[in-house]
Amino acid sequence: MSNMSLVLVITIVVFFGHIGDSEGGDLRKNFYKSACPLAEEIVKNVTWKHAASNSALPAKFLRMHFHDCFVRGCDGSVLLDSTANNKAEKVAVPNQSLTGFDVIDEIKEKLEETCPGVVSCADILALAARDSVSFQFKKSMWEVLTGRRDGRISRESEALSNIPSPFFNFTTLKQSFANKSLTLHDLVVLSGGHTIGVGHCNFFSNRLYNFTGKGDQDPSLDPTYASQLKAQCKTLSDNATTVAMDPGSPLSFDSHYYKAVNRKQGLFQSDAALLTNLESRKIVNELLDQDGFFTEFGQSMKRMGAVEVLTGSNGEIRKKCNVIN
Ligand code: HEM
Ligand SMILES: *[C@@H]1O[C@H](CO)[C@@H](O)[C@H](O)[C@H]1NC(C)=O
Ligand SMILES: *[C@@H]1O[C@H](CO)[C@@H](O)[C@H](O)[C@H]1NC(C)=O
Ligand SMILES: *[C@@H]1O[C@H](CO)[C@@H](O)[C@H](O)[C@H]1NC(C)=O
Ligand SMILES: *[C@@H]1O[C@H](CO)[C@@H](O)[C@H](O)[C@H]1NC(C)=O
Ligand SMILES: *[C@@H]1O[C@H](CO)[C@@H](O)[C@H](O)[C@H]1NC(C)=O
Ligand SMILES: CC(=O)N[C@H]1CO[C@H](CO)[C@@H](O)[C@@H]1O
Repeated sequence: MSNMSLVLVITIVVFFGHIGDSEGGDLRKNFYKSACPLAEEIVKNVTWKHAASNSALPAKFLRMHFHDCFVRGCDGSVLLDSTANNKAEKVAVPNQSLTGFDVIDEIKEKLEETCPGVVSCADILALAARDSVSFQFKKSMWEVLTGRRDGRISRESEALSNIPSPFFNFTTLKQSFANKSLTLHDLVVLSGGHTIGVGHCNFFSNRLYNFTGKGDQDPSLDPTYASQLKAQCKTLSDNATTVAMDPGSPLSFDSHYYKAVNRKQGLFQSDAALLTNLESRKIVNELLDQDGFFTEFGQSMKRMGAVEVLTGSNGEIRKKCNVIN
């Protein structure tokens, strides 16, 4: 090959390689830097304003982002309302107790005033999840890449088949994450999201009252903790009461969840399942270290935040987050 054609080949590779970067659209740091320089600051300010008066908000947004990403990728589909002939993800049973949609709408309104049609709802949710959790620390807890675009489809049935159930065992949990190209390590790290927030009794009361259908308790649940839970969840059919998922520090984003899991005080079968596999148990123990947990959580959130994202010219930038354009 002559020097001339070598240069040509290199030029072509570099040129198309570059097009690939900017067009094929992987997520990027500060995607809105030129099109909407204040975008990330606006998301943060509105989120912090609400987090200051609503201590439940971080848990709501963290879970909402997770549910968004596990159904059709992080495309804002969880934010869409049902229509006359379609039941949206929102109405699926796992979505009961998702709230904070009004805060997303307020952020979106501000952004539409500042730079109309530029910032996606999927990115707003990814940023708001990070910023709401970060409010406790008054600094950003992990990096969020941006450039997601919004999907146009949201189906109840897909939420039911893609969001892992609290009754899953280790095998099905691992499979659920693998289906999203997430690893066992991601599963254990992201389960740490249960360090904040609450769960409804009906998602775990079988462990208290009728584990194998003989009126028995789940032997993998600490009996003292089980008694405390029974005092709150008085019957098997109670689907209204909620309890803290990380007993002792339900509002604090910390590594205490892993301590609880290790003491057989994981609330759901899916939490307890993390002790049933040797490799997983090892990771639980590593994550007891708070700084280690924060670092790993940021990295796994980045991977979850990139699941099946729409970028480039795919999807759309919604004008309102609850309805497609
Ligand atoms: C590993 C599989 C997972 C299962 C089976 C699961 C299941 C659940 C269930 C059943 C609830 C209680 C909902 C309610 O009763 O209102 C819940 C709450 C929550 N989950 Fe998960 N989850 C999983 C993974 C995750 C991940 C990856 C995150 C985020 C990184 C997350 C964050 C949360 C948060 C913050 C709450 C509290 C919500 C609130 O306070 O309203 N979960 N989860
Ligand atoms: C965000 O809040 C900070 C601190 O209150 C303020 O200085 C800044 O101007 C706000 N930015 C925007 C874009 O509203
Ligand atoms: C896990 O759950 C699946 C689905 O319910 C079941 O087929 C499998 O046998 C369970 N695995 C273990 C190890 O219990
Ligand atoms: C994983 O994906 C396969 C193929 O789509 C599906 O059949 C299976 O139910 C999924 N498993 C879980 C646990 O989500
Ligand atoms: C416990 O489970 C068994 C078997 O599924 C069922 O027959 C029984 O009615 C349940 N008990 C209660 C209190 O729901
Ligand atoms: C909770 O239980 C009540 C009474 O059994 C039932 O009417 C209601 O639909 C249930 N709610 C949910 C969200 O499952
Ligand atoms: C926010 C939202 O739409 N929540 C719905 C989740 O699902 C339950 C049960 O189907 C509905 O009652 C909620 O309105």
